[in-house]
Amino acid sequence: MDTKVLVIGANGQLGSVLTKELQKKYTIENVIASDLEQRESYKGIFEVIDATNQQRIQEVVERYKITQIYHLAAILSAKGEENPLATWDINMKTLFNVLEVSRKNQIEKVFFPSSIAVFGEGAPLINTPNDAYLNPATVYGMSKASGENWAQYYFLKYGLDVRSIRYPGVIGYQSLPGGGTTDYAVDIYHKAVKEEGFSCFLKEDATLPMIFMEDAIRATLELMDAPKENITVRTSYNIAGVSFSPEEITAEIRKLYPDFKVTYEPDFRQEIAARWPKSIEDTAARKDWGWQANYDLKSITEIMIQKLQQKYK
Ligand code: AKB
Repeated sequence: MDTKVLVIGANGQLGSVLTKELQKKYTIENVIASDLEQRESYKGIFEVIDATNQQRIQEVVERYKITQIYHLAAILSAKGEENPLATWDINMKTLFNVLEVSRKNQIEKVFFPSSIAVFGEGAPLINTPNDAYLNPATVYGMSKASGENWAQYYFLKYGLDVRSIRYPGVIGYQSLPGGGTTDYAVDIYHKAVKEEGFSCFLKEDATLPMIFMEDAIRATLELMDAPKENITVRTSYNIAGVSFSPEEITAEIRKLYPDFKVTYEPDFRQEIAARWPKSIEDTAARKDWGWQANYDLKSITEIMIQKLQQKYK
């Protein structure tokens, strides 16, 4: 049977780039993108889906004979704090809908993104291990930690092949993040290239784990391609990319824009960042499916600046 992929949340920072890669891998006819509304520029098959509506997901799965679902829709850490109960409802309801439709329709593989936001004060901040204690302090982190357990539950109880990665902050030139605590690390490049000053909502030494978009996408596809018997972690895999602070990224950008001005005005997002790991230990992902990051802060900065210069020229 042909692989037919449904991407839920295809307009988002990761979803928009992942959808294109999936089209390359499985051809344009075999990838169905979905989100709350259709992007005008989108090329390919698109279905409007509000993932809080299980019946609507069911219709699309039946119509296209879907075999894999990537469920990327969620409200992120910073935005989620504006309305905690609604964030919980949306993040959990959409996940339950995807898991239930997948179970009922014998979907072959499901991808559920988790996040470094699952960690809190109970976990070591440096080289946080995969099996560290999870006591997240944001509603987004709570929904991801619970979601990981639900993913594992569906695997153990129903044999549903759900796979998951705990993404660090994703940095890419292709799309903009929205509502996260790590968003500054994308915005800062846009400001530098537009030769504007940047006001950072984190402190200068707030080190966080990050990953370049190319690495994040490759990790996702490698995990989904790995033989089922190799997947020993059914909650979610830690993956490390690169770790840096606002002052370190600023120093790297200043090698190309020496006059780039950055001021620090930490807000509530600093409290979120302070409870997240500074670096991630990812032995399980390396061992089980060969994970290895390719990009460091220097190469990320060079590519981000080059690509954004083309964009704003
Ligand atoms: C966020 O900052 O909320 C996200 C994440 C790390 O999951 N980028």
